Amino acid sequence: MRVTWVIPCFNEAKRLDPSQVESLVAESGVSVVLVDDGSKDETLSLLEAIAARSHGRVRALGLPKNVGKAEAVRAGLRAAMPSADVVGYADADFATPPHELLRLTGEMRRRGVQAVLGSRVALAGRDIHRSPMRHYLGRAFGTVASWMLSVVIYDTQCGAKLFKVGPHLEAALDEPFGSRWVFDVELLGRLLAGAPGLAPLGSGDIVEVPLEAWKDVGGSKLKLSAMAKVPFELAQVARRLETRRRRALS
Ligand SMILES: Nc1nc2c(ncn2[C@@H]2O[C@H](COP(=O)(O)OP(=O)(O)O)[C@@H](O)[C@H]2O)c(=O)[nH]1
Ligand SMILES: [Mg+2]
Repeated sequence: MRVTWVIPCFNEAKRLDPSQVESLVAESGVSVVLVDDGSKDETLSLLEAIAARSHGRVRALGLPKNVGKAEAVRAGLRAAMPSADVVGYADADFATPPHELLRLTGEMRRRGVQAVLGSRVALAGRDIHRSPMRHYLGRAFGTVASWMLSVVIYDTQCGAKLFKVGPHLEAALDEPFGSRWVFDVELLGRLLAGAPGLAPLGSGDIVEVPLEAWKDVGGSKLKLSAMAKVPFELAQVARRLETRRRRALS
């Protein structure tokens, strides 16, 4: 099974650690697409240097201007899909470390479901470190998002997700995301809504896997001011998903 991880990168020249990308592609069958999202720093040349020494396992994709994480991820997934059986995305700060991304890859291979989502559940013996504020904001958000999607998903916002390549994913990526900050919910909602001629996915098609390790890495590019837009964006996503559900049934 060919698995491609997409890593969106916006001004990541200082934060992206090439050795982490290399440890991902060290696993057989795993490749990486690094997407430069119109960065203003040296990110693109760093991504090209990593790709050049990767023996074809890493591709660098440069977007001419900054389009935001959602659209950078969508561009990367679409570029990866023709030569992969499974595609996914993760953040450039490797808050989910490469060994955990590879464990998710293994779960996808083993379970053969439509989607595997990393989930940050702090349990004894696990190495999950989040600031209390981010944890509680995340819990409130996850509860609303899960209710909106009508499926149980504990952590919609963990930046580590894998999807089976096929008609469902193609349909879900067919048009730009309307939301910049809550596109994970929009993507899951699109998969669950289905499309004309395609059955909607059921909750059993999506599996959440609790991570063993996750940490808040400094230098987050999500500003607190952006969080104020989240409830508004969620309401818009709910409306657009309703339109998709109706279209899927028509
Ligand atoms: N904030 C932001 N992140 C972007 C953009 N385009 C791509 N990204 C990437 O999206 C990911 C966001 O992760 P991060 O900044 O750590 O935010 P966090 O989710 O708050 O930890 C990183 O890999 C960024 O490089 C963009 O326009 N803005
Ligand atoms: Mg981060």
